[in-house]
Amino acid sequence: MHPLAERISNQDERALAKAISTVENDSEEKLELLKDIHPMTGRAHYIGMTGSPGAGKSSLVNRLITYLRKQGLTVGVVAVDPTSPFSGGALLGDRVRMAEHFTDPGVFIRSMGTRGSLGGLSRTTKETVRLMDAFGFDVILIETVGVGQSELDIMKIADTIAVVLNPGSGDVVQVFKAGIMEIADLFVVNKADLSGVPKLLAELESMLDIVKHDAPWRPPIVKTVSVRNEGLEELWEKMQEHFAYSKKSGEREARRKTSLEREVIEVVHAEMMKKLVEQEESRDKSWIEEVTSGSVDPYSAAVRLLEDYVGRQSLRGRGWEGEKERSFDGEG
Ligand SMILES: Nc1nc2c(ncn2[C@@H]2O[C@H](COP(=O)(O)OP(=O)(O)O)[C@@H](O)[C@H]2O)c(=O)[nH]1
Ligand SMILES: [Mg+2]
Repeated sequence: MHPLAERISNQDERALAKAISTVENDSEEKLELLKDIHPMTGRAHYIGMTGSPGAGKSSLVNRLITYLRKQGLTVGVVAVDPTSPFSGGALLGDRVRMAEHFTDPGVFIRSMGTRGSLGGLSRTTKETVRLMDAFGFDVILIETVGVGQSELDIMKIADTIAVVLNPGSGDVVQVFKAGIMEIADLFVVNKADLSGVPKLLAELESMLDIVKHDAPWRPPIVKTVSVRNEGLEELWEKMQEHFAYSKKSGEREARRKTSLEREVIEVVHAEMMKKLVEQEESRDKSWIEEVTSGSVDPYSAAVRLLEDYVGRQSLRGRGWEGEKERSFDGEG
């Protein structure tokens, strides 16, 4: 077993931190490590928290951590937000409030900055979640800004997806347009101390009537004022209700299946890409001269390189050397 996997199984937080760095740096040993921790995963409740910047996701995460710790639960947090106080981007006051958790061994917070980009932000985040799961946290909170394909993609690893909205923000239309309505399991109307709450609730309900009219789970709406610590109990209650529903209905299993399927494909794509780049680096670069001099057009050159690569991969050791030769010489 990979030494870090062994140490993670013994709840060694430094090993977890190192393992996350391994994943972030896209190190050679990463697949070995992930393979070894895989059997230890599958127990935690993954909760995604998404919403516009400033909606109050970090404040809610912070309050939720405190709330869950009081229930005796351990919490892992992955913040995918460059402006998150977890990554030092927000107001000093927020960071100070958050700081209390850094010394608590039952809480582990990691922010995915641009550091997550070596192996791709989405993949790195998901792998970090798996590592935290293997470590044994009861709940894993994933904070993302609800825009963009990679955020949507990250969210899909979650058992429960909470979408955070604010009154008076016009969020509902955005959420609807971005396709987030479909994947939401729960809506949080945060900043419920501000005006416009009844209007937002009415808009949400009518959108839900359309989008979720025949869905087996109608996402509940919870009002919170995170700065006053209001609504946290109900929020957690609804999250647990959804988790229970999700397990009972088979929804969780279905999502896990889809998610794992996607992760396998992502690994294949990423590893193939790496091989391709390696091969590209050691390749004869005469095609560059051919393309720049105009003796070969860029598209024929690309097809030739592609044939060369695909040929080498799939035909290796199958006695199809002639086929390979032909694509090397290229007719194009
Ligand atoms: N009035 C009010 N302000 C809030 C509430 N929750 C968060 N905020 C403020 O909204 C701002 C953005 O919060 P933050 O948690 O960083 O949002 P994030 O970008 O979604 O993570 C901060 O200044 C918070 O103090 C709330 O319930 N009511
Ligand atoms: Mg934030």
